[in-house]
Amino acid sequence: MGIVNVTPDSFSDGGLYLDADAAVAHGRELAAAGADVLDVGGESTRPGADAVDAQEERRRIEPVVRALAGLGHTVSIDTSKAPVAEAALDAGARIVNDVTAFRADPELAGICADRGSDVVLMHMLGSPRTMQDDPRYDDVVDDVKGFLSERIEAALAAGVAEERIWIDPGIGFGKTLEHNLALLRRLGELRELGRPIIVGTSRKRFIGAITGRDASERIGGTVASNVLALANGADAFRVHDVAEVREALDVAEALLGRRKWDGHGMGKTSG
Ligand code: HH2
Repeated sequence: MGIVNVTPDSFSDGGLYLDADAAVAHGRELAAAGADVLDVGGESTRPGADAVDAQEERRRIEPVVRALAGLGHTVSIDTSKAPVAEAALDAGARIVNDVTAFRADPELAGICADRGSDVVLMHMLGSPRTMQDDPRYDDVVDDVKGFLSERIEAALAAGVAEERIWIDPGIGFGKTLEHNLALLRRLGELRELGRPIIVGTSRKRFIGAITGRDASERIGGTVASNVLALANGADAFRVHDVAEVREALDVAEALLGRRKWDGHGMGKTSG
């Protein structure tokens, strides 16, 4: 899953693709580099980020989703807002990636159910504004697992089909370095929830905490964390540097003796 941030303030590429044409060109490059899905977002969720209103978020993402979907790419919309998701689904998106797992907007789950879209349910402690203020867990893996189990039930109750649900531990969303490492190390425990797992480690702060590198210089750490996530049971990988990670994952899959990932039908049969 390649990241297309149509934002002025994303933590590693804010402002680079705020213009729709630049965002579309970037999405096409990511697809050519091996992304099966393009995840388009119009609001940064970095720690401390300001919220964006639905109208502005929609204005940013709609032309980009329409153009990329029109070119035949599988598009995911990274939003927590029902009106934004609806506009994106109308423009051809097939997956709704909600970092709040349907907690921010109670209408979003019903829309995904009605449209038959795939959904990504992610764990976050608190909100982007506050999430890195001393996050605490009893046992981070057990707590995240319990949360995701409860959100799967909420999605099912809203009418989302079980086979449409993906889960994500939310690396960096209300987590210390140790919390992130524990989740990646024990990722396999989330498989007990019976749904495919997406991870987003790309260029994140925990990598900088280990390597001392700035966000633009975290490719080595991004590759390492995604390869280990694959070995520990991840099914999909949300990244900025698609070419490098795809190459590493292809080699890692061959070494692990696994079938090459084919998208597992993500976003393939709906709409
Ligand atoms: N991480 C970010 C945003 N959306 N969605 C899922 N499912 N999983 C993630 O780990 C995840 C996500 C943050 O990364 P990015 O989009 O690069 O930055 P920003 O939120 O600053 O735009």
